[in-house]
Amino acid sequence: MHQTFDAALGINLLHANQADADHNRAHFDEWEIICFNIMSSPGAGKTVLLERTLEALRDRLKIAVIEGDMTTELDADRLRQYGAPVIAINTGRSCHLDAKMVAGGIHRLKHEFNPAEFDLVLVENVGNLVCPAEFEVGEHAKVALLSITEGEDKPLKYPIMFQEADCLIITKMDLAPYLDIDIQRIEANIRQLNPHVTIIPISAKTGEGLEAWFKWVQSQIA
Ligand SMILES: Nc1nc2c(ncn2[C@@H]2O[C@H](COP(=O)(O)OP(=O)(O)O)[C@@H](O)[C@H]2O)c(=O)[nH]1
Ligand SMILES: [Mg+2]
Repeated sequence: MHQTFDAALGINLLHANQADADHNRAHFDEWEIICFNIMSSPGAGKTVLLERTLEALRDRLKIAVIEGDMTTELDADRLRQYGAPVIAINTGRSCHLDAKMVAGGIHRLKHEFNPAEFDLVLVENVGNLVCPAEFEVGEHAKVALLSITEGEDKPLKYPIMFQEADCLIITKMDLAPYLDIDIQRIEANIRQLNPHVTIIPISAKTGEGLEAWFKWVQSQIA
């Protein structure tokens, strides 16, 4: 009995969220903005990737960031140094951003800036390999990061995020010589779930792979 109730509640929640996400996407489409939902476990390198992206693309693209964190504006403050508008959303006890929270961010974007000027909105989701994958926020593409320090098996153990991703970034490649890790196995485990996903191995530290990521970003906007 409990299980049925919980399942129904979950489905209703996701339905309501989907409607809000579609509404957010309609705003982005009206302003000709592409939105990425950037997800990973805590510490995989989302904020560093955004820093490198703002640094490299700010002359070519007008970018805004919606920064989700349970508490603090630590990441938002890091990103503000690159001159882009950063809208911080604290989720409190929630382990993911949902479409309503992002709608609040879009509302602020609309009132504090001219949204039609932007090309790209990067949403950094709360660090979590499970919940963010279930709740769309109105994005056009999902970008998932997996650090090589997390182990080859993580795509198989947390499949939803890896199934849904449009772009899969394997991070911290510079650490490979110090780890007992099989990168080809990570890629094979990802491909087993999502055969056609774009996989980009990077190191934000050495710059390896970043050009390929910037090209992918620009291909989505074109
Ligand atoms: N060695 C190395 N460390 C990295 C790399 N990318 C991120 N880090 C480190 O990993 C930690 C977490 O990065 P952060 O971007 O805050 O991760 P987030 O929690 O996913 O936003 C920081 O100490 C980063 O300096 C990388 O490519 N190589
Ligand atoms: Mg972060």
